[in-house]
Amino acid sequence: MAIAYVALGSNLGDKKKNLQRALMLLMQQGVDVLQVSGYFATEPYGVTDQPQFLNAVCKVRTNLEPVALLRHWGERNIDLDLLLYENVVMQTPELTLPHPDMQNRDFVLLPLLDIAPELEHPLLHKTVREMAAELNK
Ligand code: PH2
Ligand code: MG
Repeated sequence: MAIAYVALGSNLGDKKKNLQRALMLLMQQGVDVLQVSGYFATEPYGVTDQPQFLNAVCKVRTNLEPVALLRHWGERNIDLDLLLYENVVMQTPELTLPHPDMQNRDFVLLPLLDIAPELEHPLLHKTVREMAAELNK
């Protein structure tokens, strides 16, 4: 079994319900959801001309390989991003691990700070706490 961290985000409709539904679907598909962060209302990152997001992250345990885990949630009206999968470092057209932009995203790091402040980025060798502190520099 492997431990992974997944980011969830929604900015359409009933955002809270969408996040809860995504967590339910993960559980129903045999992914153990071990921990869920608080839900954070965040300003849109990247394309800023869109509604506020509701974001969260969860810690999961799974026997699916990274790409299989990713494919598992293919068609969905919510965005799920695989952030970290054990200390796997990989780069393929389909999946890059760790998530290549996670260290720059407040909407990922603030929820992660909730549940895994001492978790270390396998390439940057910085903890979530350190990455979050560097966000606004
Ligand atoms: N997701 C994006 C682009 N921008 N901004 C916030 N605040 N939260 C998101 O989840 C998000 C975003 C693309 O998936
Ligand atoms: Mg995303």
